[in-house]
Amino acid sequence: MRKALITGISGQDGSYLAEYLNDLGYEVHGIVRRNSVPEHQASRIDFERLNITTHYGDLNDISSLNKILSKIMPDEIYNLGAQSHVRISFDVPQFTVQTNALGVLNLLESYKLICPKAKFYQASSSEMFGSSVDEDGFQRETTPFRPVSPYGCAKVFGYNISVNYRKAYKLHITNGILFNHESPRRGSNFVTNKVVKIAVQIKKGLKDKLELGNMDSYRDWGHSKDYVRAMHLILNNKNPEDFVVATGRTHSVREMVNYVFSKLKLDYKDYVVQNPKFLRPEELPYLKGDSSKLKSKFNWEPEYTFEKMLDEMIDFWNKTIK
Ligand code: NAP
Ligand code: G4F
Repeated sequence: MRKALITGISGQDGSYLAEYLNDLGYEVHGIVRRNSVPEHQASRIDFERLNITTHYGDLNDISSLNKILSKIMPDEIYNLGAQSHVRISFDVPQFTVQTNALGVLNLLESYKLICPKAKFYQASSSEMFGSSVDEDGFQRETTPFRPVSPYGCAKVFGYNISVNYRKAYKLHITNGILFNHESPRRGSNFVTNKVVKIAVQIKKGLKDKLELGNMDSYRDWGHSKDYVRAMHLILNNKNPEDFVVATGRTHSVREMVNYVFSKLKLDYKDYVVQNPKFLRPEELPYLKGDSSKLKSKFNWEPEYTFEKMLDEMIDFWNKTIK
């Protein structure tokens, strides 16, 4: 039985990946942080149903990583743990860099020392591209990185140090450069889930407005379930390489808001107001990813469209909000 270790197992992607690997027959382990409300760690994963073992640790505490890796000796390591909110990275830049940059280095050091035969996946991000777009309007593996947030800068370090350790120490380290991906498990302070949740509350008469920041940025939105399948393929590629994971379609925040409100038979213009609190000191205006490399290598295709993903989220909040 192959053993997988997931950092960030309590998050959106970590929870779907844990379920996916569990169903494939893996022995799944995850690192969780101490939380004053322990139930929060299990809010996305049904630990009763699944055979998953959790260990207390933190990417900023290398002693915890050394202990956990020595105990498990995993075959596959997925580093998904991060302070993943871009706007909040402007509020807590040092914590973001500690976790998303130096945390990667901590885990790589521990891995190199303790279980260098394992395969390693680093959760890299399209936020690394920042203001950079190829002439044909896409971002791909060869597009230069020009990050525009502390989060993006830290992820660039995580990417670069992963490539450096792969080459310098001949380790099986891969990067998935993932574009935005969502689901009903998405934190409700990211724009899709925030919009869907509050739109449903408005429809049910529980709220009367939705406050947003910039509605004119574009994102390439996919579904987390499709993207965790890609993570497993990327890590298990014969040669360790890096892959973009994206849908190749882009929509503005305004188009996404319009779709959600229209589905609920509402006009968003009656409810949406701008609150400068949700604007960023520097915005990333446009993302559209080219996943040709991933598709041709693994035949990977997303099962969810933009519309199907939002419909699932609307359905979830319709059932959840009484
Ligand atoms: P998420 O829901 O915010 O989950 C982040 C996870 O990281 C949580 O389990 C969190 O634990 C954990 N974490 C935070 N700080 C940590 C630390 N110091 N040590 C150990 N664990 C820590 O994020 P996600 O959407 O699943 O994303 C997963 C990964 O993919 C992240 O690295 C993110 O940056 C990257 N990524 C995401 C997207 C996307 O669109 N979702 C796109 C590209 C890349 P708590 O529950 O205790 O907070
Ligand atoms: O949903 P968002 O917060 O996602 P963002 O900043 O694109 O970051 C996500 O995707 C990255 C991959 O490109 C990941 F690496 C990262 O971890 C995260 O998962 O914001 C999307 C867009 C932005 O342009 C933002 O300015 O929506 C805009 N927006 C407008 N009003 C808002 C809001 N975003 C949030 N979170 N909240 C608002 O009220």
